[in-house]
Amino acid sequence: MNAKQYIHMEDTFGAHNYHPLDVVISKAKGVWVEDVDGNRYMDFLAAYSAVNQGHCHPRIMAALKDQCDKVTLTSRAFRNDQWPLLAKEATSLFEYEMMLPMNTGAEAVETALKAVRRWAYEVKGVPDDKAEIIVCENNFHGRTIAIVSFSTSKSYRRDFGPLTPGFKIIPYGDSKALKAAITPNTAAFMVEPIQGEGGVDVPPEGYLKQCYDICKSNNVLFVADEIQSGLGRTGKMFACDHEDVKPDVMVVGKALSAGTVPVSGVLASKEILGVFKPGDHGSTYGGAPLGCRAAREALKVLVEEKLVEASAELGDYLMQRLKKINSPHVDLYRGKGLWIGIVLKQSAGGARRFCEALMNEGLLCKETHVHIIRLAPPLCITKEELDWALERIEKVLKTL
Ligand code: IF1
Repeated sequence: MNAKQYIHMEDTFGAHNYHPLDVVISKAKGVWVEDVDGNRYMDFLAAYSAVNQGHCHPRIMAALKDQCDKVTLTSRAFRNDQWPLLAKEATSLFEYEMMLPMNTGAEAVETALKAVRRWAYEVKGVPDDKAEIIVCENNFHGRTIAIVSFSTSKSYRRDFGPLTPGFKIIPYGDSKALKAAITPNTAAFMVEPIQGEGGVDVPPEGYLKQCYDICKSNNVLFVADEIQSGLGRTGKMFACDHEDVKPDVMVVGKALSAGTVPVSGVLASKEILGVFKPGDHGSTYGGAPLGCRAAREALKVLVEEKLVEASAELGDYLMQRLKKINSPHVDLYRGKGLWIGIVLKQSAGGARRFCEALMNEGLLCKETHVHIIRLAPPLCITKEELDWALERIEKVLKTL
């Protein structure tokens, strides 16, 4: 079958909840992907930062294949020999006391929300059903009904009601607004250290630290959603590390399993995760041996191949080179590490046509909102590969 036939088949039998670029990928390795017609592209999205380690990393593939020959799923009704190792390795790498494993990012966010609500009732002493969680405008934390209940994007919420109460929305990047929103019933403040869907929106310097301090002095938990910003994407293990903030609750996903089987998790203290007693919460696949094995190897690759350091170094290089491009269309470049948003002027005619032109040049990236091109290559990219990409970005930004 050719690309056209695949696209027709998908559009006929698949629900239309996406508007993908018309590239039908059938193979991938490192930063490169190949479509069904044999065309090669460089992946500058990395599955929204899920493949930070690069596509089909040989070590991670070997670990998965080996685990497939042993055991893939036991459910948590029984124990297995991989979850204890992931729990130990992840908590020691990320410096938390405990971890709770789930699968998708949204599930891990839901888990964090449950944990902080229960913490509010059992530890803080908030009256029954009165717990409040503060979140930010333009947030993106997933697609479940509870999570979209506090989305400020209409299309994520529209006609999915009745929505879940208990959330307060404040402007992003404004720590005074956080202070003003806190009440004795506030359980937690949940934030993306850099907003991804929000357009690679980097808050003012010091914002996270100020919010953390405000939370501390009010006995409010600071929850960081680092599903997209974590695991090296911004040039530190976590984006909160840029401000030396240690969140009470850390939510991870995506690159935790390097784009293989979905693995997410919540990391926190014993006091917080201790609110869950047997039977209170769980997931069939959460903590599965296959996912845990993938995550263990994915974390080893991240550390041993120094991908966090590479993200910092190459991210600076990419930003410097981008800023030298003299394009009439660009308003500004923003981001950290290998995560950069090119904010286009209104007059540019939208980011989509730039992404389509880049695709025709062999570079895959994705617009966010209407005017932002987001760049997020796998962290294993080399300087030569970045130069290759920069040539194409420059050409498109200058000639379109
Ligand atoms: C889609 C966005 C990116 C996330 C943060 C939780 C989740 C995500 C900070 C949920 C997921 C993804 C989901 C994907 C597109 C994508 C996305 F544009 F929608 F916002 F990356 F920027 N927290 N982000 O970024 O994780 O349940 O999907 O595993 O929903 O279309 P998930």
